[in-house]
Amino acid sequence: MTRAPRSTVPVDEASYDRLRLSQWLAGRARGDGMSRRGVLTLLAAGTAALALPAPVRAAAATSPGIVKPLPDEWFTLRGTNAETKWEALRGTGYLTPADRFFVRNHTSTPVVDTTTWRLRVWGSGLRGGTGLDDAVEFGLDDLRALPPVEHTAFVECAGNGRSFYTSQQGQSVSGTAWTLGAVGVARWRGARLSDVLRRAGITRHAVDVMPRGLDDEYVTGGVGLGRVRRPLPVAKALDDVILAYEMNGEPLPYDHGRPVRVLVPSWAGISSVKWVGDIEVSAEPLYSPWNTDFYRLFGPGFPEAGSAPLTRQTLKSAFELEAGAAFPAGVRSVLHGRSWSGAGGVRRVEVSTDGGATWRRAGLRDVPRRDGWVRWSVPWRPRTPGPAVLLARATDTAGRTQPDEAVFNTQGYFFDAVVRHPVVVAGRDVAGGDRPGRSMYDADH
Ligand SMILES: Nc1nc2c(c(=O)[nH]1)N[C@H]1C(S)=C(S)[C@@H](COP(=O)(O)O)O[C@H]1N2
Ligand SMILES: [Mo]
Repeated sequence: MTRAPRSTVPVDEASYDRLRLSQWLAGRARGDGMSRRGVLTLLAAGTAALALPAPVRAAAATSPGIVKPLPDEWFTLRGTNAETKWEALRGTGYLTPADRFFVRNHTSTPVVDTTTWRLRVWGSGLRGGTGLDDAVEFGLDDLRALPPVEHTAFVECAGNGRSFYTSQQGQSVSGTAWTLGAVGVARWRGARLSDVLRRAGITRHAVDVMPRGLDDEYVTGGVGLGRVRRPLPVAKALDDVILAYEMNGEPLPYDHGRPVRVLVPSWAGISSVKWVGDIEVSAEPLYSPWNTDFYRLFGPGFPEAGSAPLTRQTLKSAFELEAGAAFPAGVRSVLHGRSWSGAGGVRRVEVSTDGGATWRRAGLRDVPRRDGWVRWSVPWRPRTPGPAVLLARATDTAGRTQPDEAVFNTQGYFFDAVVRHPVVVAGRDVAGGDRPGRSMYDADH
């Protein structure tokens, strides 16, 4: 097989992707081959902890790799990751507080020296075609000097909800067994990626843009895959992507990409590369394990080499409740939750409190908002003591409604089916002090 000359790189996304994939399969993916630069002061997590305040050090000890504290009430630890508990979002506002925001790390959080940090932009898609050695460099002050933009958007892992493939559909899938807490909404502030690319001299020959993180190389099954990096088509890169240096009005926390992360609204979380150190701008299609082996759909319903690389997140709903939450019979409670979609705003949410037999409309507290979620609530006065199943089903502005079953794929991405949330209705006559009184779920608005 010969390499496609530049002039014949197909322009439509599908054939372009096939070309990129065939190059990958032919083993022509480049290795990581670039050494780290002295200009980037990267401390190993262990070393860095010595310089951090005591509470942080204590937390790092309980969860190697994540800097912020991970209290039990807020997080479920899953390997190198921390999942937000949905009950911890009850009573928070529209934005997920940074200290409760889920963390998905392939390795561990690097503590990057913000003063010496440089973003290096390079590649054949720039005027003059630079290599990494003569990259165009931007410091944090350079990014701050560009016109700032703010965008409220979710970051959600493509594997969010993965565990329900198994628990609800009886299918086995690989990857972190998230429930629904690998999502959060924040207000991101930063420079437009398009401003940076234009200043770096992007040409009309550029087709792919690949940001890469400064965290350690990812090794899986004994194979080093290099540092986390995933190509973005230039059309998306020039559209609404931000190089974010603030989250909810504060400098980015360490775990969420300090000093700068890429923020790709509505797309799978993997696109939003944290601790970005360099961005390759290429006149040829790029590939990495994160757009070939991972983050495509594989399985009986998909082509041998997988679906096209995943882009927009799917549609989901969650109750702000722990599994097995207890409700007193005969008392009016209010159920709260949130729904979101990568395809547009959520415009309708229906709730069932009887396992799906009957449904009613939830009251929406927010207008449908692209890249964000809507908060909703519905009153409930359970009558019969015993177990019950709550369901919430969203419809987005693109006309999609959550199905009863998600389409199986081997890596368990993009679970979009209605999730069955088990609760318990406690009789009013249960023994003495154990009877649930007014709870956090009771009417409050
Ligand atoms: N450099 C780097 N960027 C990364 C990752 C990573 O491990 N390293 N994880 C990605 C994945 S899979 C997700 S879902 C999001 C999670 O963002 P958060 O940890 O800020 O919630 O970051 C993405 N960016
Ligand atoms: Mo992810």
